Amino acid sequence: MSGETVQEVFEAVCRVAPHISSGLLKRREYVGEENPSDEKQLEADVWANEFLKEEITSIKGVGQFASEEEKHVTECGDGVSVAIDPLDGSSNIPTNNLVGTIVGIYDEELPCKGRNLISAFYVVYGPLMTLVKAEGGQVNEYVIEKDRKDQVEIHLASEDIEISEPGVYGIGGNKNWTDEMREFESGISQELKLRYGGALVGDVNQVIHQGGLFSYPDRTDAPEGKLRLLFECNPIAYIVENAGGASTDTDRSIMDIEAEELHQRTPFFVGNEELVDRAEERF
Ligand code: AFP
Repeated sequence: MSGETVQEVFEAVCRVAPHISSGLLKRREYVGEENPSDEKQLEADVWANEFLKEEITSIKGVGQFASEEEKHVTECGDGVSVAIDPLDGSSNIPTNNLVGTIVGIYDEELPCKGRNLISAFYVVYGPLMTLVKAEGGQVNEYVIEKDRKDQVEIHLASEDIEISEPGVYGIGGNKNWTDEMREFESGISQELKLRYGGALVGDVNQVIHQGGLFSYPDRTDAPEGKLRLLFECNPIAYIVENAGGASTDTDRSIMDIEAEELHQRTPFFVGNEELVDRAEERF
């Protein structure tokens, strides 16, 4: 039963994604409000959230809906819990750099651990619109397109994706890194090519395809880092682990962190197991 719901959520997001992408053009201004994490909201953040919320909460097997853009969980029936980051990396919108959408589907009431995920996926609004989905131990990539009659088509592009050998890295928050982080990065930079775009979906997508490490660690001014456990870290860690990689907050897999608050943050490392292990040993 929950498998059908996962499929319906996946199809709903694929249906909406091209509209979100084309709607960004007119919604690049800040609205003067902040989200529950005290970040400035763009009109696009608010709009994409409403759009996705309407689609997802109308699916019969969805019991709870939560969003990075909303303070509280919305109860909408009996069934799985869906947590979304409607526009990840939205501060890239005014400059037309990469953004995405992240979705985690949990079989437990929110907030809960990443181990309760039954599926997770992210959309990359890049030169191609792609969606990378993990479910049942398998990671697949789809291309989302519109045909000439504006009908949305979903094409399976790659099946059973495994993280590649280490090639690239990206680490956020550099202005406020600890001294240990500076040392760690200096070692990594000798081995891997730096690629940092400021949108988790893009930075992790390249790590899955080219191997390596992504991190947004604790900062001297933010001991828990920046990224949100339920909306960003859990779904991404689930996808990377299902692709044969690993994740950590420096003590444990991201998926084993106890979730106490909906908008809780955590230091975050994902990528090839050997690199994630190295971070765990170092910090
Ligand atoms: P925005 O949605 O505010 O652009 O934040 C994006 C994000 O949560 C995540 O997608 C990035 O990995 C990270 O923040 C980038 O943060 P920096 O701007 O500090 O590099």
